[in-house]
Amino acid sequence: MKLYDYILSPSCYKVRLMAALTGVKLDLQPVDFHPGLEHRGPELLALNPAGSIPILKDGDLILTESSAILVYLAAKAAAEWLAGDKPEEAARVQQWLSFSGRLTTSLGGARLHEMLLRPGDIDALQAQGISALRELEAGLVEQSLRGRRFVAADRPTVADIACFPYVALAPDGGVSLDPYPAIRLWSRALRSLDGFIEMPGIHRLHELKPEPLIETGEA
Ligand SMILES: N[C@@H](CCC(=O)N[C@@H](CS)C(=O)NCC(=O)O)C(=O)O
Repeated sequence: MKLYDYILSPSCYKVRLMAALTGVKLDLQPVDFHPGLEHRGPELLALNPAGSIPILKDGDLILTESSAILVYLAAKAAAEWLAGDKPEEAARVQQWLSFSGRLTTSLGGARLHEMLLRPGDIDALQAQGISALRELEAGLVEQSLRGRRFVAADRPTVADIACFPYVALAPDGGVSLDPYPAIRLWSRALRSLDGFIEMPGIHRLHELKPEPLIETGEA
């Protein structure tokens, strides 16, 4: 399977991470995203008219949209990363896969603005990112009340992988993760999974300081 890839792209990293976690081997085809804008050139536009990466090629099959690619890899190699047969779980996985698109436009847009000087209303992008982070924090707190560490189920699913990279890289776009303890614990849980791989700016758990205990207010 060939992945059209850019090392600093969180969306491409989702695919690399999913492949690593599920034991799928990828043939990486580097794309000159910046400064070359190769993803907007004729060869890649022919594969993805939306002008974005990642793009996955498996034989004659061409897939775009990172969430669809995550589902494809999981369906091929490790179905436990997909929703099981419980209706709520199926809906929750879908909910957070859709939600991940908001992280891409808000936190991802802020990151592109700050790192690659892309034009955009940075205040609005950051505000949208913060609103999405608050929603994710609330979802994870709700899950933790049910004894769960992951967004959609009692185990990690494609939905966690879809949401994780843009959240972890939020500080690149000037958005702090300090106010979100449940998100930080979730991030730690993902970064400690067997097979986890890094990208620039997202490190393995062992390189980080211990998380301070959260005050419960109880005596
Ligand atoms: N909805 C797409 C979005 C992916 C996306 O935004 N990719 C970025 C790279 S991280 C991109 O190609 N952006 C096009 C551009 O900024 O020119 C997906 O999930 O695959």
